[in-house]
Amino acid sequence: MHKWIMFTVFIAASLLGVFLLTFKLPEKPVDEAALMPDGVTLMKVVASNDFTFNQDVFTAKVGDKVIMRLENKSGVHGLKIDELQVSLDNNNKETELEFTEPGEYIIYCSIACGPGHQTMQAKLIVEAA
Ligand SMILES: [Cu+2]
Repeated sequence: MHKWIMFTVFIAASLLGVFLLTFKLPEKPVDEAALMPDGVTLMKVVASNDFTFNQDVFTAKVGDKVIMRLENKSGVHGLKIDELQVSLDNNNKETELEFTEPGEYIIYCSIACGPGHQTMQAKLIVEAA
């Protein structure tokens, strides 16, 4: 009787193994921040269909090197910061920035994405080091 239980468990485990190998193991979430070059931090801006970015305010310090990355979570949006010549969209998702002076900048959506487009904004504040 015991043998049958062992056998069943063994078969179940084997089937699970074959299943996982066939349909591949669930992908681990990638830690994007860990993939940044030394001294560079990731500033991820996530845009959504409710005409918002994931944060109202993004902050950095003078001297910071940052890769700004746009992620369109839903809908199609662009990201612009006029004074810093930043212009991101789905074809050009990231840019590297080095902040040399303090300032406050408006981050805004650059693609007409719907009725809330005009007010789809966030702020980037660069603080003195
Ligand atoms: Cu828009």
